[in-house]
Amino acid sequence: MVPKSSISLQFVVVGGGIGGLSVSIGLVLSGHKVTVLEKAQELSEVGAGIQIPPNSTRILEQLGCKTEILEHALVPKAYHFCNHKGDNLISLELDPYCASKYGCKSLHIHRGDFHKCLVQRARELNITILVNSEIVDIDLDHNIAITHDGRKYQADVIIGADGLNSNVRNSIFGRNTSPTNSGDQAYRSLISIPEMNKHPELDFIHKVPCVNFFWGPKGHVVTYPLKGGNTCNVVVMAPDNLPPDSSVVAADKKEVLHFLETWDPRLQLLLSLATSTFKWRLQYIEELNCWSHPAQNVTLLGDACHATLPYLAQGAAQAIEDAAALAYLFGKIKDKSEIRFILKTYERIRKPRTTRIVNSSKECQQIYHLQDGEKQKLRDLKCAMDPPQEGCPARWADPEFQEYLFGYNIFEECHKQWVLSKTMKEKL
Ligand SMILES: Cc1cc2nc3c(=O)[nH]c(=O)nc-3n(C[C@H](O)[C@H](O)[C@H](O)COP(=O)(O)OP(=O)(O)OC[C@H]3O[C@@H](n4cnc5c(N)ncnc54)[C@H](O)[C@@H]3O)c2cc1C
Ligand SMILES: *[C@@H]1O[C@H](CO)[C@@H](O)[C@H](O)[C@H]1NC(C)=O
Ligand SMILES: *[C@@H]1O[C@H](CO)[C@@H](O)[C@H](O)[C@H]1NC(C)=O
Ligand SMILES: *[C@@H]1O[C@H](CO)[C@@H](O)[C@H](O)[C@H]1NC(C)=O
Ligand SMILES: CC(=O)N[C@H]1CO[C@H](CO)[C@@H](O)[C@@H]1O
Repeated sequence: MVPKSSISLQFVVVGGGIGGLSVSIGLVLSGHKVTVLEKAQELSEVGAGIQIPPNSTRILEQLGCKTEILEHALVPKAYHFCNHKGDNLISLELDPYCASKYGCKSLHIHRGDFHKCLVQRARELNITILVNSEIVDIDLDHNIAITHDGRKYQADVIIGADGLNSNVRNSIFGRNTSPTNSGDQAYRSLISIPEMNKHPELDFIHKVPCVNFFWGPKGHVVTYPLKGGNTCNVVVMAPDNLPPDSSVVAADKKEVLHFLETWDPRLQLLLSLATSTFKWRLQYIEELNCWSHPAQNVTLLGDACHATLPYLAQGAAQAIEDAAALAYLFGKIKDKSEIRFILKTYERIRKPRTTRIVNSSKECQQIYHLQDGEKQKLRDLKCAMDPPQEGCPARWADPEFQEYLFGYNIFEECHKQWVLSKTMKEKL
């Protein structure tokens, strides 16, 4: 639960994406004032589908957004992992399993709908959201965020939720800090289910709402249907061939079909139904030394400090956990002098977990993209173990890792660490 603080601070949140809006909602619920500064001309989300793991659903409930999100979301039955020829390697039940084991459902939602739910909740809470406000610099000595057209916003705390190419991160480090190229790109398409219905051989993809993975040489494919039964989200990961100066471009369907030439012919058919496809360069952030410098009241959240490969579908979930942690900790503040102590505690709670997730997502690249051969045979044998064991290549099926991903209680963790930090501080 989000505690309510006895003093009210002014926050500036840079970026109105999923992370920025979540933290703004959380901070207002814990008793603070928030202004969101967003670069775009209007609030919206690009891209297609997003998976929400069970414990994020719980946080969204605490933020007061769960009902709206459930209206737009779909509950997947299972994960199915196949090789590129379409043979099943392992399956993992999600519904009702997640609800009974983790107390919450795993969900799929269109990113646009997800973002709209958060905007609606932010409006309900009277959070000020200013669009057309790109932050180009931070005056770290006076805690002032400066926009492209020279407007200045002073705050007790500034939170950089400005994504992969964060300007707030550059200000904190005093230099340009670029994300790392993973060598992969993602082709994202939304495919019409009425079109798919004309081809009964595609029923296995969407008749029962599931997440399907196809692991193949140098890439993998993920499919899942979205709410309403009209569209199927299809993502194809392949080696990066984007021009160096752009990170998203429209893609030629022929290119995707060529990449999938030797794969299950049903995937060729599926992708041939796409009406538009974009490709995105996949980048991530190597672990940063710190998320805020000890002399500054500025911190980072979400992709700005731990952008990950999407191979564990955890990026947004981690941003939401960061938001919950800040809301909890700032709900405990009694005096402004505690700001830096809280920012350090936040980083101490969150950084090890997000680093492990970025690392593990990177490892998935090696697991999913194997060429046929000895390593691939060993991988497939490990998948065939029943019940799944620690180290299972389908990472969600590894019992220990699943518990790590899904069984994390951010509020309990913050409570524990808060008590611990307090004790340590008193001893100093
Ligand atoms: C192919 C793909 C699939 C994915 N699938 C999943 C999934 O299934 N599940 C999951 O949990 N995650 C997934 N992710 C990851 C997820 O999309 C991100 O982790 C998440 O959107 C990060 O949210 P954020 O708010 O930190 O950053 P962003 O969403 O990038 O938001 C940043 C915001 O800040 C604004 N901004 C940027 N610079 C400035 C500035 N200087 N001043 C003001 N505003 C600024 C931007 O316009 C934007 O609105 C996927 C990612 C990819 C690429
Ligand atoms: C938001 O503002 C409106 C109009 O000023 C007010 O009626 C409402 O109570 C406010 N809501 C919250 C949650 O502060
Ligand atoms: C940052 O917070 C600390 C308290 O932790 C306070 O002493 C300091 O004045 C603040 N700095 C700025 C620039 O607001
Ligand atoms: C993440 O990977 C880096 C580089 O491989 C390694 O040094 C670090 O210990 C790893 N951290 C975690 C938490 O797994
Ligand atoms: C914050 C939250 O929802 N935590 C839950 C995550 O999963 C564990 C294990 O099932 C639950 O005990 C937590 O309540």
